[in-house]
Amino acid sequence: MRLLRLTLTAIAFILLGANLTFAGVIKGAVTVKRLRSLEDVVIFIEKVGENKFAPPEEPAILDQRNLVFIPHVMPILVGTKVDFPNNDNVRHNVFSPSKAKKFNLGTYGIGETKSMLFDKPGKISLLCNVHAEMSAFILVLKNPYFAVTDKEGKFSIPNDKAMKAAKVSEKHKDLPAGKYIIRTWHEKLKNATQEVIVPEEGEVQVELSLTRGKPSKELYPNKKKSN
Ligand SMILES: [Cu+2]
Repeated sequence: MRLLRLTLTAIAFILLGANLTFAGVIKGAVTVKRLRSLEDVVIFIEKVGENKFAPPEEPAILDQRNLVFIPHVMPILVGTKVDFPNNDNVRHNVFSPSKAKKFNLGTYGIGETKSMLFDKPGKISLLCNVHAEMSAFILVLKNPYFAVTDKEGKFSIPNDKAMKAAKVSEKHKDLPAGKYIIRTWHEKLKNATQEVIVPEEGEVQVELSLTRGKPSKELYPNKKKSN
């Protein structure tokens, strides 16, 4: 009995030790002049480690309901498959004219689901050629450390809600301490960039002042290499 207890204590110590990575949280808010809602700004980290993260096995879901794509903006990890179920009582035709992934799922009916694999980082505009008012965006990102702002413009990274929607594994919940570049994307705002130092424990506060304008085409602008 005593031996068993000792063994269990030893196992508990080993498990605790393995989990003892120092990790912090980025908490922040965006501010924009003359913009009605501050939601749907995607905040993402340019590089975490070597940006090597296994894509989820389960597909993420971008729903079609009441002639609306839900969610309107969805960041995912590169390599993720997305299901596009038609939960309406009319037919939809989902397509993307975007360079990062051009596709057309064709017109399909009630209760049907079509899927697409997103294997390259970039911004995907989703449209329906039956309903011109339908639009959504998928941001295919290089790591799972992303968030979508709420109505007050607030966000935190790592982000449970965004990770769950993207079906990203729970094991990516810790953001290791270090210096990072965070980037923003919104359909009506200019992209912004900011350096952030994540502490070994606790939060770092970030304020991002964004301006209206056309977002740049590249989510990850190319840095000129000297070699
Ligand atoms: Cu439609």
